[in-house]
Amino acid sequence: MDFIKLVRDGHIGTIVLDRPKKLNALSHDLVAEIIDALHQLDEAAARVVILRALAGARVWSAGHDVGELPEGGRDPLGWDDPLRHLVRTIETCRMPVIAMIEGGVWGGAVETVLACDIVIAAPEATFAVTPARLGVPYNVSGMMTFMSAASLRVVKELAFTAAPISAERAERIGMINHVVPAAELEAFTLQMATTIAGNAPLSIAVMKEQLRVLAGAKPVSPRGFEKVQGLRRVVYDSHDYHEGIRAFKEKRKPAFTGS
Ligand code: LCV
Repeated sequence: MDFIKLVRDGHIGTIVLDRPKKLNALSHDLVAEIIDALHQLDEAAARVVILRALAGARVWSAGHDVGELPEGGRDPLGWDDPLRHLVRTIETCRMPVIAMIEGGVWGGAVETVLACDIVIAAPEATFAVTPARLGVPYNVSGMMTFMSAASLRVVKELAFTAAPISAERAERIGMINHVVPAAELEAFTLQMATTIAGNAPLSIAVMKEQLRVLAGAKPVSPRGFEKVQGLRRVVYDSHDYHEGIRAFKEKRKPAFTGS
């Protein structure tokens, strides 16, 4: 594996994001390795997974690999986008996944972290929801992930400002489970993983799936869904979407026009 490390310790599996040159940007290849590691751990009867970056990471993940986003004309976050596959795999895998966070979490990586079952962060960690920074129309299930993690008002603030929030605030509003001093983060996370691994895996697997099904049971009419999809197309066909992607690649501030 080129972009992750996979470590097994009894019933506990640890997946370490290891693409530091690109700040663990979630490229197709990195995502494929995470998904493969989750399948390997499932087959090896692991009972809990820790998803983390290298110790002391300044950026946990910079989010979707912008270099792999289309520059316009097609849905950048469609069903088969790697990020969508990753979120669905985390949500449906039998084992609880604990996200252990050091450093900044950006964009689609925030959704990835919130798709995990438990989130434990160091005080220096931050979380930034960034579609508005790039002019991207986020997708429906991703917005539901955010809405499940925080109040609508907080989701709006995160989405409209695209500004990072602190781990302390994220914990205070219930978006993450624990903030733990960096020096204790690994031991605290391992202790929780060990506790989970000592409980009944079948009971846990069924409760995880029950909670996923029940939490996702929000009535959206076909007309409502089609309207949202149509609005998203207006965005990803827009000048602003193209400009957001170009500006990032050219390392300059985007000049959004609202068109
Ligand atoms: C590819 C990258 C990335 C990156 N992709 O270091 O949620 S949505 O809708 O927005 C969704 C579509 C999504 O997730 O989009 C991506 C959202 N992510 C962001 O907006 C964060 C983009 N990154 C940054 O703002 C900066 O990189 C941070 C603030 C994270 C770190 O800044 P710093 O100055 O420390 P650089 O920007 O110099 O990045 C180091 C290398 O990583 C690449 C970046 O292009 C650079 O590569 P080169 O050294 O080859 O120039 N990189 C960073 N983020 N998301 N590549």
